[in-house]
Amino acid sequence: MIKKIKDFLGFDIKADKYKLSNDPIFGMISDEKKPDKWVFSTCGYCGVGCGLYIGVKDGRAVYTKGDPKHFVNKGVLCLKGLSEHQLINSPERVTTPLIRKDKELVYDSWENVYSKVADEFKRIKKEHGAKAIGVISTGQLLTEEFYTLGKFVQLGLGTNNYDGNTTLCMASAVMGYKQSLGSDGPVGSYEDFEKADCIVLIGANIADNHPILRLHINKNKKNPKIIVIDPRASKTAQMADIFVPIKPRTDLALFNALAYIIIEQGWEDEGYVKANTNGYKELKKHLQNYPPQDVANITGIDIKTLYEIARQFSVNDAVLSAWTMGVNQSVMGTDTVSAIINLHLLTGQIGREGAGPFSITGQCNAMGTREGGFTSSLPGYRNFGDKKALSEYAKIVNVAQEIIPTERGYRYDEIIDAIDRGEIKALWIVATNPLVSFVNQKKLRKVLAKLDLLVVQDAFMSDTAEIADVVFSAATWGEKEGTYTNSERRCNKANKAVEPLGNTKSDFDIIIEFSKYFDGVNEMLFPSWNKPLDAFNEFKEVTRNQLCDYSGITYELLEEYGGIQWPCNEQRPLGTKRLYSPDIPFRTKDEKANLLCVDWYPMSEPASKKFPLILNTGRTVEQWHTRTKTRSMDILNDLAPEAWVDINPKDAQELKVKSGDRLSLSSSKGKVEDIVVRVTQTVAPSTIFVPFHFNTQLINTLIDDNFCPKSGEPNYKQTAVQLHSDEVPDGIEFKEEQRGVISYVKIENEEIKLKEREI
Ligand SMILES: Nc1nc2c(c(=O)[nH]1)N[C@H]1C(S)=C(S)[C@@H](COP(=O)(O)OP(=O)(O)OC[C@H]3O[C@@H](n4cnc5c(=O)[nH]c(N)nc54)[C@H](O)[C@@H]3O)O[C@H]1N2
Ligand SMILES: Nc1nc2c(c(=O)[nH]1)N[C@H]1C(S)=C(S)[C@@H](COP(=O)(O)OP(=O)(O)OC[C@H]3O[C@@H](n4cnc5c(=O)[nH]c(N)nc54)[C@H](O)[C@@H]3O)O[C@H]1N2
Ligand code: SF4
Ligand SMILES: [Mo]
Repeated sequence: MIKKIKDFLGFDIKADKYKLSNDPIFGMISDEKKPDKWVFSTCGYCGVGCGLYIGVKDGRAVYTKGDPKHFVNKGVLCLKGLSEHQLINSPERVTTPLIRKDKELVYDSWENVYSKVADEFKRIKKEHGAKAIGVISTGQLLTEEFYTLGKFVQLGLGTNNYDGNTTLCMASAVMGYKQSLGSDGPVGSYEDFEKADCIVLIGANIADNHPILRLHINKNKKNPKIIVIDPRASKTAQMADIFVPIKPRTDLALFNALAYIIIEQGWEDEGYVKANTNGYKELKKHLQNYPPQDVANITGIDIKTLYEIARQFSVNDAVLSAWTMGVNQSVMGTDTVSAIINLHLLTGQIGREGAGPFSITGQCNAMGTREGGFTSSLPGYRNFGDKKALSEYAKIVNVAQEIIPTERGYRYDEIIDAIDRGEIKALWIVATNPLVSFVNQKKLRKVLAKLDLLVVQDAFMSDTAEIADVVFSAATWGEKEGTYTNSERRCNKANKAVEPLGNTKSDFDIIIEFSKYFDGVNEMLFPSWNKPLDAFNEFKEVTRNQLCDYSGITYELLEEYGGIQWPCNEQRPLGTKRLYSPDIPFRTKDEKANLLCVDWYPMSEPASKKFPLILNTGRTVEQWHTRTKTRSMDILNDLAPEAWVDINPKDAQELKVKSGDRLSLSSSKGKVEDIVVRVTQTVAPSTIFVPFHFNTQLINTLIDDNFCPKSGEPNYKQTAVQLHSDEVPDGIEFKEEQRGVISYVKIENEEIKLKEREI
């Protein structure tokens, strides 16, 4: 049996004087509880990147409070940040390395687990080649750790079958930026939320998932027009001037129609387009396939609204589009990103205060992992296959060019398929929990069972750790030092406030120590590296003169200024607010951005007789992803202790259920039982919403393995499903109009007359 923290420490944290539920988070701090010191740091949850202080008493983290001087959050934290100190001493922590013996995970020493895993990796490498080792990492390590891990995996172990949970999250934004602008890199700044005249939020429920961003919208003195594009009336939709309840996954068609209208009406910025873009003529021709009347049918959004949104791009000085998972997590994710960027290029709404196509990031260090590289590119935004970039990198880090991969290995889904085929024999999973977060759970579990070796490096007893052969017990936020880079390219410092719990070690220390079990690897890759700063210093050199230039950043500057936005170098010693202002050209060969012809197409799994509804999945403010961090925190968990299904009153009536009743869901991939019903108008008829956080109602059992071909990002947001209630076990009867809900067949809408276009 796996022993939890209580067994390891010999006392129950919950019962001791720092009883978690006693934290007066919102109240005054009594003398008795006053921390001995406050340690400057950064929130380790989401990509907003709030600055905070960790209060420490008697060597334990007892408070977190917002940093009043930090630009990002001005002293304010959301409820996750406010309770973050509690996760350090959570009873869910893995406190010592574990190894499977007689089917059970039991304690073992670091030496034993390192050598067991190293021996297995060496055997597999000898018998099947290095590429038979796969690695899946995360956007939640510190940049120093992520860079060290990538270097070790690619140049030390010699496998490029390395990817991360960022492919479930940001990959479409990365590929979209690359194909349109020549490089990855979110263009904007949070300051743009304060300066924009119009803010378009696309598939981004910031009220739940990036709550502190709202602060910057509140600071906007121009009373900006807020447009929210989401099939669901999310909490964010409540702040909209124009709410656009788009049919699921029709965004690409919508943006093409907006571009059509902009060109038709002569609303583009001709001068900007001429001077800064390629592809205008081709795009203009291509858009003839997206006349507004057709797109109104596809999207369910009336022509008048289409014209009104398009007009906003032209009448306002500064338009900011911000998007997240409603865009990225789609089989058309990459191209949808490019369709958004097209609008900004056509109207010159980029590279200026308050204007730009801004991809908001999800995890605390989604950005650091993008720049750290080794998964979808070489470090510092160097492309695989670029010979000059490769020799540059080899020179900087002083290794033979031959050991650096020239191409990307398997993506996340391809790694899983390669295990299935028997090609990959060992998998090392670092700081991600696919047994809740990945698609098609039945298949995933079957596939992972085929591995010779599954190593999980986690700070908590995750679902995936439970099935591992070996668990590397990691220290977590507050116990280690390094940097996170937030959505606006702001590198922030996270500090160590307390010692790692029990027998845990920082991910940095684990990787460095583990590398010593491979002949010559540590000496070659990490000569005299013994602290995160050693990795950071190399990383700075690796990024020097690249778009993501960190070379001017020091740990001291980060503390002094509350984070610094890259590029930061001698010319820009305090960083850069936004990309592609006139002095930062696009990263294409001729320094012009690409206006791209991208196409919308209908879903491959339309609603059918058997599965007539569309399931949308996402998040709620109280829970973090797979809940390893949040489920033991009463203050968060009690507010959202289980999954629920939002269903429209019309469907509820048909199923004869009311709020509080329980339902089952099925799809072509499986069934999920016992989900509580919430009858609500926030979802349209024939569409439902379920949060994905809960292993108790594992919604990813239902999600099919459909991915964006360009980014590899899963299509998490639309799955054809059926609901089963006690009274109506066979579920909702399929009606022809349900096809329209997911735009499988275009509906001819007689009511939409062309004259409505005269606005
Ligand atoms: N509390 C909390 N905060 C988090 C996280 C968390 O787990 N908990 N996770 C973090 C991470 S890693 C991420 S990536 C972000 C994600 O942040 P968000 O992207 O805001 O999160 P989601 O809830 O996944 O999805 C956003 C919205 O997309 C909408 N959507 C679904 N289908 C479509 C569509 O076809 N078109 C459009 N336009 N919209 C659609 C959904 O209805 C939903 O409201 O949140 C970060 N912040
Ligand atoms: N249906 C559906 N599925 C989704 C999504 C969706 O919208 N719908 N969203 C997707 C997205 S955007 C994301 S980002 C993924 C997230 O999915 P995951 O990455 O699986 O989610 P987390 O729970 O954040 O997993 C992080 C793991 O790291 C561990 N950990 C925490 N701190 C540390 C540390 O310092 N070191 C180490 N080694 N481990 C640590 C945690 O305990 C946890 O097990 O989910 C994806 N899955
Ligand atoms: S908004 Fe994000 S970064 Fe800020 S406190 Fe909340 S979870 Fe942390
Ligand atoms: Mo994410």
